[in-house]
Amino acid sequence: MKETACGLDCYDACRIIVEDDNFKIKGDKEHPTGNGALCALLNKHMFETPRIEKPRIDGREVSMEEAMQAVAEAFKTDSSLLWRGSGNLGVMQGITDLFMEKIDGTLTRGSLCDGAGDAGIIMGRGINRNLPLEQIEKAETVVVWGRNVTVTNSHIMPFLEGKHIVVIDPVKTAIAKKADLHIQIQPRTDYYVAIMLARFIFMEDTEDTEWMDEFAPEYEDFYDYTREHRIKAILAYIGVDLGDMGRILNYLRDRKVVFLVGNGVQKYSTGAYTMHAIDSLAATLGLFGKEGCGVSFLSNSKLGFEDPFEVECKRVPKATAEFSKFGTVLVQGGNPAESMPDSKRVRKELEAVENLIYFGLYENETSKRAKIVIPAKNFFEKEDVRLSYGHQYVQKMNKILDADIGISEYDFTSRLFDLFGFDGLQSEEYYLDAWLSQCEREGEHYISPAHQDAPYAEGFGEEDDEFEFIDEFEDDFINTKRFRKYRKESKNKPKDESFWLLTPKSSKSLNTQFVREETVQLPPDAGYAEGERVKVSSEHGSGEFTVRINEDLRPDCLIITANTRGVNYLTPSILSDGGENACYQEVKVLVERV
Ligand SMILES: Nc1nc2c(c(=O)[nH]1)N[C@H]1C(S)=C(S)[C@@H](COP(=O)(O)OP(=O)(O)OC[C@H]3O[C@@H](n4cnc5c(=O)[nH]c(N)nc54)[C@H](O)[C@@H]3O)O[C@H]1N2
Ligand SMILES: Nc1nc2c(c(=O)[nH]1)N[C@H]1C(S)=C(S)[C@@H](COP(=O)(O)OP(=O)(O)OC[C@H]3O[C@@H](n4cnc5c(=O)[nH]c(N)nc54)[C@H](O)[C@@H]3O)O[C@H]1N2
Ligand code: SF4
Ligand SMILES: [Mo]
Repeated sequence: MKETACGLDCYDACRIIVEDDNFKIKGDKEHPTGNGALCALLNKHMFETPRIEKPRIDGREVSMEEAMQAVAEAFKTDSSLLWRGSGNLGVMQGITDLFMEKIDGTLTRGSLCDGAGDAGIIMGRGINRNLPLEQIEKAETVVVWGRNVTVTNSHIMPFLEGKHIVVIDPVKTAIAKKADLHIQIQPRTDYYVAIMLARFIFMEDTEDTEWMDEFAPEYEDFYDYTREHRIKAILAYIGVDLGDMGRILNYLRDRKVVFLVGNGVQKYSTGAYTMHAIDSLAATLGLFGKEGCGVSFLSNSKLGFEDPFEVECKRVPKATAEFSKFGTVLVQGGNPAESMPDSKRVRKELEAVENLIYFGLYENETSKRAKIVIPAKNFFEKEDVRLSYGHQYVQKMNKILDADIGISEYDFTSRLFDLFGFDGLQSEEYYLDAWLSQCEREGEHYISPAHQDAPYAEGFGEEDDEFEFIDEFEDDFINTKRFRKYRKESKNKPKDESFWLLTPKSSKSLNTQFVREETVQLPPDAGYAEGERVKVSSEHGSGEFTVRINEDLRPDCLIITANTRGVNYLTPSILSDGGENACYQEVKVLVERV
């Protein structure tokens, strides 16, 4: 029997047990975060997806030697960019940065994923710590806020058992159907939800002054700030009434409360403000550093580690990278032609790159455009270390299978060092150990060096500082001239017939890996029939999709999941106000028959 950990980009980072002889895999029941089950992505879809087996140059299959020679040749250009996706979350993905530093290449900054939320957390708490599952288990109320837990984070479900569940989500998700209370808000209004709840808590004197006096003393200013917001107009904008607010407060008042915040609240230019407002609400209730309380988001898994792959390089924003400015672009573990916003722009940019190198497992929209294609090894076929943004456990990922195809990130880097005659690269074991040796031990488990049982119990930031409340919010999306002009030009549509684009994850794919979709989910009263083909368009582009009717949607929302071909033709090339994050849902779309 051998063990490893799942490398897919997911909150759970499951421990995997492999029965040797027949490669039968199962989840590790004994692991503190697992329940013995693995999800269908691993049990089924990953192994049903055909791999790239041979390296290619200009469509011609070549040996790995020849392909790596061509990669080295391509990196002799003056300007090169490494754009790394999140296809595998093992730390060894980072090793290619060491080569980029040697050639004075460019890396990326910001994120397609959680950058806005992370920036909002830093604004209030100084650092983004993980809230342990063991603390979530002790809560009385769990507010599931823009996280589709049954799909994206299924191993958290046992930790939610027996709790009061409140869901804040524009969609009646599976967890919303089981919840004590579901508030089906208009998308992109979470900032206001948080500010209104905080205002009411101050009004009824149920704020935690004792805790705030010590850890968040500027709370009077925050109360004043919440009072600058007009109640009636804002509740109408969110799509709730005073009764809804009262019902939420009943579950928050004098209880141990956890907010499980997901990516949904921060796929907007205002995402950082929103997260900061949610944290400020939590501070008003005194939810930090106490048993059974806290705010959980995607935490900074590298916090507390000295990163052996840390380098000084120029960087460009990941979500709006201008690929055509570089002679050579290496795409590693990602599919920007499909996963980045604004596919029309991105594809044109990628096609203008002289040497586009794709290093990955599967054919996709990016590999099709690449001059050089290098097959990777999957996470069962190489050594690695898995950190997690959803819990504190660090795991050694052991090589389970010998594969003839592909090359590991370590070997890829090592060959480039050899071909360029660079020195300074340590052994693979050295780097694996550099990560593992920094961990704490808890019995047989490795624990992140930043782990705290009750995070922020001593204070915030590096030096036990105070919590900083939100005191500003800027938002001009609805009033942008461009958007108004676009609406005006949408002829024959006198009233607002546009929909919010919701683009959450699918249970059959991991972003664009595995099963792909071609549907748009519409509310029943939108006037379309199941199976009909429609064109969905925005000011950025359009695409054709097959209609599926979804009764769990508000009348002003539609869903196109993240694994749907063409979804990002609809999304904008803009960055969030904090965190340089992609803003996939900062867009309204129109639907018409084709
Ligand atoms: N519309 C919309 N777009 C989105 C999102 C959304 O919700 N909606 N979500 C965004 C988010 S949160 C994220 S994180 C991004 C993800 O977007 P990307 O980071 O681009 O990830 P994927 O599209 O899943 O592509 C991963 C690729 O990595 C390769 N790969 C897998 N394992 C390995 C390995 O071990 N080594 C190497 N070299 N390659 C490997 C596979 O070939 C796979 O095709 O997408 C973003 N895009
Ligand atoms: N099966 C599967 N699991 C995955 C992934 C996958 O592709 N497939 N991807 C992984 C990755 S990269 C990530 S980043 C995580 C993300 O996992 P989640 O944090 O769960 O993010 P999403 O799937 O985008 O779901 C967001 C939820 O927010 C809701 N939502 C949308 N807009 C709003 C809004 O304005 N306000 C509020 N309150 N809610 C809103 C959506 O309806 C949805 O229920 O999942 C990881 N796990
Ligand atoms: S994708 Fe997530 S839930 Fe599925 S096996 Fe991997 S870590 Fe576990
Ligand atoms: Mo993500």
